[in-house]
Amino acid sequence: MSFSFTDFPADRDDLRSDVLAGLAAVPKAIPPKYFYDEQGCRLFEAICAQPEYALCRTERALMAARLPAIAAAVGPVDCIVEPGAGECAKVRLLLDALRPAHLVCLDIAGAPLAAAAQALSRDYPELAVTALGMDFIHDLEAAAPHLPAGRRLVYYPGSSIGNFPPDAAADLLGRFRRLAGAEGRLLIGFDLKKDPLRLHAAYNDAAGVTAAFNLNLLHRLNRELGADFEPGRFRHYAFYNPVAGRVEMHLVSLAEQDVRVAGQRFHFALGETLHTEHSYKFGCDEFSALARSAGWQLANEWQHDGFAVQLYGSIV
Ligand code: AVJ
Repeated sequence: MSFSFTDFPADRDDLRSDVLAGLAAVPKAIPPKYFYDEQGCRLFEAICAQPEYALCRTERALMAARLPAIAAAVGPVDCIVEPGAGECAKVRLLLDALRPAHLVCLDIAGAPLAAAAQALSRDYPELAVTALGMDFIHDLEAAAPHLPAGRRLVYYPGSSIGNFPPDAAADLLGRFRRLAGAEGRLLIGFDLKKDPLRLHAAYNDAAGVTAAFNLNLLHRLNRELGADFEPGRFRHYAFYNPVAGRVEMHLVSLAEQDVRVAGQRFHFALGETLHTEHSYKFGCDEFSALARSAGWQLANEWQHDGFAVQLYGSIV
């Protein structure tokens, strides 16, 4: 059994500067990667258990049902790289089917990642597990020295790619391609465009878990930056925008108010938004065109109940 964890704590400083810049912008906005402190990770897992939010369940069902075909299409790999691995739960199916020698998992939430990757490494005694606590959006290239030689598969499930506007998504996919190398492959899951009322419900669950997830961002800023947000004075507001093809999540100020964050004062007008997330939805052809612009050639695709998984190789 081999397990290693490397933390990249320099990323911590980004929270303060990103939040201060985001609160000074018009409209105010905070990058969605900051949802995922320990409480945010727990709330995201709880979202995945809500009846309205089928995304995680649908992807799991698709991967389980099509695993033999997916594994055959991927072919032999020496190393799986998973950015945003979280609980390292999804990759287990692929480990079983592909039996690579190495797994390199990356996540901005370093402590939960280390725990999950170590538990995984106990269950896969033959596997060399490398966990990197890093903000890969910022720091992906720093993972390169930790990758073994050989054929690499970048695994990016869960439709996290939908958090990026198209330009940034293409940029990230291009960086995945450079990390994977010429022989590299990409297996990526994304949520498809569908009935807007289904999308609306998925981000407005009746139990209020998505609202709690969104508002946890304010609690986090209070905890970590000594901010004085009153979360009760902000409304979780999420809707599908069919023109832009994305779900938008906002925290809308219910009052005119001032908030102090890291010693600076920010004014919110009544009804002013703090934008917290875009979650883009795609058509299969739309997505493969985006990936192609980043140098990825579509090899295969699988779909189930409004969700898609696509396999790519490098354009030669
Ligand atoms: C983890 C980015 C795929 O955008 O649907 C869930 C995060 N936000 N509910 C998504 C999320 C609100 C999720 N991703």
